Amino acid sequence: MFIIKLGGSVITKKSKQECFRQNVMDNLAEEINKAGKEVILVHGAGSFGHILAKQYELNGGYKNNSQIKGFSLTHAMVQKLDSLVLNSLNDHGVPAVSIAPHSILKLDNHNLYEMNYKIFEDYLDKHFTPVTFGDVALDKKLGFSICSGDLLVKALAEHFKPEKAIFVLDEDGLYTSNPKTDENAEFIDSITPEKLKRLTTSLDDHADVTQGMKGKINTISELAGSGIDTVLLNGNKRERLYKTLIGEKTKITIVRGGKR
Ligand code: IP8
Repeated sequence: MFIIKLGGSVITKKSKQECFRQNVMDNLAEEINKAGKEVILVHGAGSFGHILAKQYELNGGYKNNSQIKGFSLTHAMVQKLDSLVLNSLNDHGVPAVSIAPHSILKLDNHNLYEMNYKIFEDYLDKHFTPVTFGDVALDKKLGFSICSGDLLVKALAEHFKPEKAIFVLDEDGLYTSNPKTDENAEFIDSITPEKLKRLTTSLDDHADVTQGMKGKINTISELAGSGIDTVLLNGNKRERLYKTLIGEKTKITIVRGGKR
């Protein structure tokens, strides 16, 4: 099985509120269907979640009552994005079922405190494709905070031990520096978790409430460190996800699981 994170910067235009990239999502849905593998899908919030979450300062936890409205609005928006993702998957033959994080987990100071994995297992047993997403969530210490899709990938990968965890991005993979601002940036096709930890990066253009690329690199090095091969690939380029799923060579960065 594979755990795939569809990055918010791939399926939405991150700087423009509520801008869904239908064509990109449709292509990815078609490739997932064509590969015919067992997958759990996680998607980011992109411009549907990050703009509001930042505006209402949701990730810092409860401070005032106006945030209650912000929490609710942000949830409604990510749920809206999730419906668009589900429709695309269903239209392309992937029997998707949505599992909203806020109703199956609780955080404690941004870390996972408890989560219902059984619901994923039960849907997988019945050959559904579970879809979950970056969401607002209750937090034991902070009242509430943000549950990023990356945190979900990590938790699910540690539980289900997939063949690979795949991060679908709007970049080919990892570079030695930010390819958008540094013309000497070199592409990394394979890296160990130890070397990854040492790689400092400023790949993100937009300040993300969930730390963007820096947070992602931490998550990936932890994942790979626990033995799970992790792939980063470009979701805007046709067939890269498909080829990775069926084990064909294509342009990706692979972070080899530490225990191999
Ligand atoms: O896009 C963030 O999830 P991510 C979720 O996976 C919200 O980091 C609500 C901003």
